This record gives sequence, C-alpha cells and structure tokens, in this order.
Amino acid sequence: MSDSDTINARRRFLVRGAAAAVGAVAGSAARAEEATPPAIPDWMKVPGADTGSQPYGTPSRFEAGLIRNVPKGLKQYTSASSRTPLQDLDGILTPNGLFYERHHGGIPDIDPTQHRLMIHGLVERPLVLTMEDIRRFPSESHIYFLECSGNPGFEAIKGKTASDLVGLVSCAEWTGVRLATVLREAGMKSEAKWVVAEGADAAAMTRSIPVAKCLDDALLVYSQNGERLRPQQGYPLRVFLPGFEGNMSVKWLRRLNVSAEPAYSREETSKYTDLMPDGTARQFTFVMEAKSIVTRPSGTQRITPGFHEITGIAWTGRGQIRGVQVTTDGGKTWQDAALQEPVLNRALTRFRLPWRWDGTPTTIASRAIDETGYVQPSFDALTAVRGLKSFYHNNAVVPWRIAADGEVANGYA
Ligand SMILES: Nc1nc2c(c(=O)[nH]1)N[C@H]1C(S)=C(S)[C@@H](COP(=O)(O)O)O[C@H]1N2
Ligand SMILES: [Mo]
Repeated sequence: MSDSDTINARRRFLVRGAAAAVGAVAGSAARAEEATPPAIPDWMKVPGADTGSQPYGTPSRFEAGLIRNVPKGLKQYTSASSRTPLQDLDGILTPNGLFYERHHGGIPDIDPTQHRLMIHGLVERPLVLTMEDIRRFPSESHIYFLECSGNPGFEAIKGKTASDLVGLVSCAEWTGVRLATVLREAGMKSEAKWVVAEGADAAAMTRSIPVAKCLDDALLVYSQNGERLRPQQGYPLRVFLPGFEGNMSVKWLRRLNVSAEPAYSREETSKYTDLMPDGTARQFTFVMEAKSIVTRPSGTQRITPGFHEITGIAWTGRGQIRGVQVTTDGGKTWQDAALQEPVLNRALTRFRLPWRWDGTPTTIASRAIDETGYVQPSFDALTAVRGLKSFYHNNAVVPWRIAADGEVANGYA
C-alpha cells in the first residue's frame, strides 16, 4: 500500500468510526479527520505558547484526569492516604506529583532553614545538623520502590482499579546521604542496637530501625527524581529504608535517638503488627515480600478481542525480581513474561506478555518470583498461614476477571 492509500484507508476508517458513533463523539472524530495529514491542523497555523510560559511545567490539559486516587467521603483527611494511578502509568518511575501519600497527622509546612536534625543517645558526639550540613555529606542516588504495608489490607480487596487495590506503592530515584555516614560522624557506641527516628509532623511518627539496616543501605533523603522532596514526601528530609515497609521511612525527620532497645512506639505495637490465627502477633515485620500486579488490562478497563500486550509491575524488598509469570486462563497455566530492563534492586520492574484474547470470559493474573526463589502466593495460600485477622503485608496475587463484553473487573469481588 502506498502512503496515500494508507492515509485514505485511515480516513475511511475515521469516517466510518464517526458514522457509527453518537453525537459528541462523532464531532471529535470529524475534528481528528481535519487534523490527519496532509490536512494542516489549527495548531500548526499559529505559533504555539511562549517558552517559559509555565515556569514549572505541568502535563497537557488533556491529561487533567491523571491524578492521585483520593478516597471520596472520608470523615477526615489528616490521617489518610492517596494512591498512585498505577493503571495509567508506564515504565517504572512514579512522577513526583502522583507519588502515593500516607500521612498520620497531615502535611507539615517546614521551612528548611529552620529545620534541624538531632542525633543523640548512644553516640560519642551528639549532633544538631542543618539542611546545609546534611547536603555537605557525600551523596548517592538510587531507584527504589516505597510501599505501605497496608497495601491493601486483608479485608480491603474490594476496590475496582489497580490503584484502588495496590496504589500504595510508587518508585522514584532518591538522592541523599547514607545514614551510616552521618552515624559515623556522631560515633555510635558499641551498645547501640537501634536508631529511633522521629518525624516533625503532628503525629511525631516514631519508628525504631535496627542498626544493621542503618549501616547497610539506609539513606537520609532530600531529593526525589532530581528535585527536592515534595512536602507530601517529607520535605526537607526523610529516612529511606529500601525494601522495608513504608511506615519506617520516617518523613520530616527531626531526630535520631541511638539506643539499646526499640522504642515500642504506637507504630510498632498496636499498629504495624500482624495478629496470627493462634492469637500471637508478628512484630517488626520489616521486609516487603515479592508482589506484582497486571496494570493493563486491569479493573474498569475494557478490551476488544485480538492482540493485547499484558503489562504490569513487580517488586520485592529482598532484592531483584527474577521472573514474573502470567496466567490468561484463570491459573491453569502460567507463562514467563519478559522483564523490561533495567531490572533493579528493590525497584519496580515492568513486565510484558503478548496475548491474543479470543473473546471468551477468562481471568488473568501475574505472580512474581524474586532472587531468593520466593514466589508471590495466592490469597488462599497466604491466608492459610496468616489467617484473616492480619491487616498488613498482604502480597497475594491479584486476579482480573474479563467478561464476554471485554469489561475487566476485580477477580476477588
Ligand atoms: N513523619 C511521618 N513519617 C511517615 C508517615 C507519617 O505519617 N509521618 N507515614 C508513614 C507511612 S505509613 C508510609 S506508608 C510512608 C508513606 O510515604 P509517602 O507519603 O512519601 O508515600 O511514610 C511513612 N513515614
Ligand atoms: Mo504505611
């Protein structure tokens, strides 16, 4: 087919499409016809907007619907979360404006020139550091995911979209100084076993971090995806613990108390512990285990018979994702998906699998396998061990049901 044949075929397609559509849709198809080469669309006939007319850039106005998923009808928003719209994102990085939020006492408005970090307790030299002091330490940048351990709770798997279900996970490039470097400056005493981090928010969020993690890959972070942290993510300074439950990455960090014991704060006693079927509770469940979700096609989307690329994200707090398997027949068979490079340590990994849908109702799902050989469990396998009284650390497989009309829905509901 020559180029002009292709154009004519495309025009016939658009015209047919317009004829088949109703009212407003027909109007927009007609405009698309006018914009199709070789016709010259209106936006080519005059110069575009001025350079720098948006000193801080924003997405196209046609993408105004791509926003955080904020639950409607909450009693109050101070202790609440908003979710990343996973089903509408590509690649592995979350734009800063769409990074999930979880706040226990609202978002403080901190002047970085007034902010201080105190390091005290079992140290040779207690320190009070300004943000300028912190930025003078050698810096590092790493791409890591962050996930809330209540993503989703065990009884909250009734959502419609991928975001409703597991939107409390995001991924960014984080820049800061190794916590080990700053602790070395203060000189930790040999009895030190824990470092208790405290946030400068109204919740004074407090979590105890084992010294081994502090000396391993823990960071004090001031930048995210190249710019300063957003207020929602802990501006001007947060702890970042790669692979650990999000709650421990204390935002708006003001204090590190080096101690021999954990603080046994609210967040590590009444919350962030998991009640087991025998009545005992798991405590200090730090690591986020391997998990994945198909983000396209996913809940509330609609597909037509024919070719589809199934794609989604996988991650593990234990290192790298080794593989992702996808079922398109409700779990009878599983195929290896392709992992998109780069496959990074404790970052989101994107997977893809080509698929031809024949139009019969089915269920699709993904399961992640990490470098330790651990396989993401089904909900039944997980709850057979944990029971249904836990709230945190639900990393079960998420099934999507596809109906005869192509409507995709939550396979749990
Ligand atoms: N100071 C402080 N740190 C905090 C929180 C908080 O409410 N206050 N929320 C925690 C929880 S539960 C999670 S999951 C992550 C969320 O980080 P994000 O809002 O940057 O996504 O921050 C953690 N750090
Ligand atoms: Mo969280």
